[in-house]
Amino acid sequence: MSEIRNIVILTGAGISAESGIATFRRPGGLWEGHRVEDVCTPEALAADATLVHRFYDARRAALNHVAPNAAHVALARLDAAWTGELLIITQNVDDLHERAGTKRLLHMHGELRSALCGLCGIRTAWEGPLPPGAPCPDCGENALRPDIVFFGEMPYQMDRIEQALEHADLFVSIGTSGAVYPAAGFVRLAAHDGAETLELNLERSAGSDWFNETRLGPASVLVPAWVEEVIGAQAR
Ligand code: BV8
Repeated sequence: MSEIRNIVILTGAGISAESGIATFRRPGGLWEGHRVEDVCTPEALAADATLVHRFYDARRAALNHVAPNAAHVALARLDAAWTGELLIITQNVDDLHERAGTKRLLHMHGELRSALCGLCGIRTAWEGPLPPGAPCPDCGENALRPDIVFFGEMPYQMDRIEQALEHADLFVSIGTSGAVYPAAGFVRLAAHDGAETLELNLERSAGSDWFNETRLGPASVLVPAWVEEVIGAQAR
């Protein structure tokens, strides 16, 4: 652990589960009665914008009733204490990492508390319902949509992600099923470039075989313990 300088962490819905935000692929993992794959597409937005906007309005509203858990807090502590490079890439669109205090963070699938203009591409912080056709505060066009990366759309900041993975000495995946690409492939990119790889998850994931080590259990227990280990090794 002592030769670890550059860490990349990928988080998924499992890190927010103990904060009360449901994951996607647990049995009956529906959101407002929908599978994420069915409403999180450009086609669904074109076919029924009201349904898609309502789906994300409900999830944005739910943020007012949840708080970061011990896993988010531990990662924020690591972010403050780690003197090497660190990048936390989250697939989550909630703001629990930020609210725990994490700074070195990237939302690769977008954010609930942001609206994107489908025409000029400007992002706007957004609270409350986002009605279809809301006007963009920048270009004025009625083209605001949820700032979410739909299936078939390119995740955000992939160049920055690939650079971080290339330089990583340690890649840690927390609370993700390994069902969605390209995130599910990051472990292989990191390992290919020589990183050690660690998975912290409630159960084995689709990608577990690719990790040097998998620890099974709730994130609120595994993540603080692992952060303690890493900060302790840095101090030695
Ligand atoms: C793209 C939006 C290309 C926000 C989401 C290669 C092979 C196969 C398919 C593809 C491929 N490449 C691309 C695809 C298609 C597709 C894909 O991967 N499909 C899958 C379903 C087969 N990928 C894409 O379309 C991506 N785009 O590749 O573009 C491209 C190229 C050129 C030009 C243009 C485009 C875009 C993917 C992004 C889609 N948007 N969400 C939102 O609505 O939330 S994905 C959605 O799934 C969420 O973002 C979520 O984060 C993500 C992954 O889910 P998880 O976070 O892992 O959650 P899940 O419920 O699945 O698992 C939770 C885990 O936690 C479980 O393992 C559980 O055991 C664990 N857990 C539970 N409780 C706890 C816990 N762990 C610890 N503690 C606990 N307490």
